[in-house]
Amino acid sequence: MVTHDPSRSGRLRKAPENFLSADGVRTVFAEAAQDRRDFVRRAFAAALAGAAAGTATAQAEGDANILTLPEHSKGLGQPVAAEGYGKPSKYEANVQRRPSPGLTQTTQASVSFAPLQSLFGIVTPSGLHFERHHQGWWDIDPSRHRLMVNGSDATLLKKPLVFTMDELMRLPSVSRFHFIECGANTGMEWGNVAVPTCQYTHGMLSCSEFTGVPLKLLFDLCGVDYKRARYVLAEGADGSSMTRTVPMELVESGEVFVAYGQNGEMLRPEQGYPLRLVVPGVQGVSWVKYLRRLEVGDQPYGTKDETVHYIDLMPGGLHRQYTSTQECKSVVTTPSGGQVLLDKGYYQISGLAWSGRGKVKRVDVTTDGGRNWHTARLQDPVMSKCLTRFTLDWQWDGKPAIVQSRAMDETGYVQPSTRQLRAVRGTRSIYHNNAIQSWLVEESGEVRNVQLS
Ligand SMILES: Nc1nc2c(c(=O)[nH]1)N[C@H]1C(S)=C(S)[C@@H](COP(=O)(O)O)O[C@H]1N2
Ligand SMILES: [Mo]
Repeated sequence: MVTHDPSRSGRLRKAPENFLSADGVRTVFAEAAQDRRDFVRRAFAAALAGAAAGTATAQAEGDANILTLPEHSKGLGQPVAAEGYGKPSKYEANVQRRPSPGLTQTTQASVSFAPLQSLFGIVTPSGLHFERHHQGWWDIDPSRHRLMVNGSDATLLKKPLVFTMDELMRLPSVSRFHFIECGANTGMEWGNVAVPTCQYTHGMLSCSEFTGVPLKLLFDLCGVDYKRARYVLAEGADGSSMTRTVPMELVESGEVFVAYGQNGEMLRPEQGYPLRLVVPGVQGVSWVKYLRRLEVGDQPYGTKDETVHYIDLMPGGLHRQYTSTQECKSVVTTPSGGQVLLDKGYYQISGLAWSGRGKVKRVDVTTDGGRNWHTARLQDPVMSKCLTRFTLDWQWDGKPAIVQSRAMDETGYVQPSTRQLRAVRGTRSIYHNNAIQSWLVEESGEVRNVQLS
């Protein structure tokens, strides 16, 4: 029933000797959950209020008497902001993206993780979008930024063009919701490192509404010879010389676009302002930020970021290059590692599911480590190559429980267990771990990351 066929993406190559020193995912996470307790205490106090209205106030320690009017019901509130950009409540100060101390040797070539455990629905607020920079981020002047489109040889495209941002923003645009996931997301779990929270296990994942111009349109303007130009090289304007090959089929499908917008405003500098490539369903590294050049060619480019990094070491010493599709995956975000359940009784289990191959079709959830599975509700909207929110009602009996989710996409592919994934991919991988995640709820209510053997 559960399938994972590695031949569905990428190709195989002999591994280089130095594989294990690749891309710094070797240090153990030092940090424990910083916001344990708070979030769940609040979330579940609210749930209790709904379930048992009369007793909820008594249970919330330090609560004001409901009959005494608080200050904010009697006086004048704050004036409108004459100008300025709105910020979250000061009571939400815990909800932050976080780097992992010791994970990388510099803070420029590093990662900060999105706080998935604190988010609702499917959209990641732009200020909480995970960051992955290979050489630090920049705030590039859009009036000076250019996008060049050329061919690896002059016959592959009739007219090389250089676009200003103003020119790009005059063209017909699309706005679409998509997830972006770093290929290294959940990488620590290959080594059974059991990082404490879902922020660290799955937080190299975010979802936004992106706005921009279909790449096909730009290529049409340049007169690309689609018969021969089957590959695209995308290049960023930061010091990392980030370059990735994108197959032309993805461009022809109309899905790939150059984006300047994110959640209704311009991209954030950390996300590649003023222009990034959006390659739905494909791992984050191909979503080149600070996009300055696109070259069409008749063969894959074999750049450093696709021959040495973001490759998969397979059992038997072969390595797989150009794994591009992010396979179907899910994670329960509540309850998840670092959270604490207040008491036995009702909880809404909630989580995220996604697939690089289209829509999520179904998510099953277990609270007994896989003996019984229950089909979760999928919350609207369910969109292609986008996060999908799922929920399930649960009565916790106060006994230890192992909570897992297993997603299936519209192709019929089912998210594998860790054991199934290792059987196909071996044990020495770093990237592209889409295995089922397990959270152990202890009798104390504390939730921990565990791996079932
Ligand atoms: N120019 C440039 N593009 C880049 C990168 C980078 O370092 N430089 N990092 C890549 C990687 S590995 C990922 S996972 C995503 C991260 O995007 P984000 O920082 O917006 O989350 O951007 C990709 N595009
Ligand atoms: Mo990445």
